[in-house]
Amino acid sequence: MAKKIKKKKNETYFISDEVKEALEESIPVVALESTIISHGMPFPQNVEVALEVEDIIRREGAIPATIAILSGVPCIGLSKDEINTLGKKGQDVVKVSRRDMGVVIARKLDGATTVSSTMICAAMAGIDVFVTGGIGGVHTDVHLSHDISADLREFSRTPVLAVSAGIKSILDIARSAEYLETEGICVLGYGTDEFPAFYTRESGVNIHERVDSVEEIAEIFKAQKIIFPDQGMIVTNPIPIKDQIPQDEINDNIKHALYDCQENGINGKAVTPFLLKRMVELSEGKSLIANIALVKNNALLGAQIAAALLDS
Ligand code: PSU
Ligand code: MN
Repeated sequence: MAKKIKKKKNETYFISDEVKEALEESIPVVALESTIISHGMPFPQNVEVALEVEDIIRREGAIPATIAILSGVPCIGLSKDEINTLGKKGQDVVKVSRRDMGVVIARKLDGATTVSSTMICAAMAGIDVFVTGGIGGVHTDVHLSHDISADLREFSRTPVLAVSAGIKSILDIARSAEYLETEGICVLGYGTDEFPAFYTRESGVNIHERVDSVEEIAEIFKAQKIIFPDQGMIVTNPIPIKDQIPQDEINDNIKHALYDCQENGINGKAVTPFLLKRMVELSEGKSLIANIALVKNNALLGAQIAAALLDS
């Protein structure tokens, strides 16, 4: 996976010609993460979904920029082969959040970027909009583990707007919402008054602010950028009604997965991939189908927001 290296402002990264041209010509660009490929879904569905998500973005007239670290080089815009390799290697690739970036770059390793590191790379390249499935959050056993995803703090440090289906319901959504409020992070609900719960549309937790159009989202992000040029924003987009998993069913699976996680002594960055994998097993594939549907739904909205940001 050797890559051309380009230098800009003392930072070393690679940006594909297609993404570079789109940015220069004011064509909307949407950043995509790679941990969801390597650690979030099984092969080969992970690769199929990653490529389909890119297609959805293209059909909306935007350019996708899937991000990963390859041989120690942050890469913005991957080829199909590179996406395929990341998907095949799966959990053998390093899961890279903000904390891990220096190590993986210095050691010239391959790394899949999480929400935090993808946002850092997107901002470095000048990409405003990023699409993922669900962002990390405060874990349910936070009182014991102090496990709070680095994703949350990233939004108070990095000026990227992320589209997600909310905070994964394997997490503590109410506490995650409180944490985001403390960090001063704007969380918008697209067509909803509630924090979406990833596999389901409702969580019972109030969203910070409801919006009903992409134009509103673009205006709010622009207004915020003027006062806080370094701050990100979260747009939550509920899973489509037809793709939801019934609440009781998914809650049983979540309880079971959390129990297994504790029993197996899983901690640190292994927790989220373990829970997602266990959820697929316990739900007999239903959680994966829902996860795929919501990511595609987010890709559509992300491409529309990227266009609205350029129009307004
Ligand atoms: N959303 C998904 N699947 C995933 C993730 C998010 O639908 O695999 C990944 C993202 O990369 C996110 C990470 O940043 O999980 C959170 O990991 P942690 O809880 O260790 O911070
Ligand atoms: Mn964690």
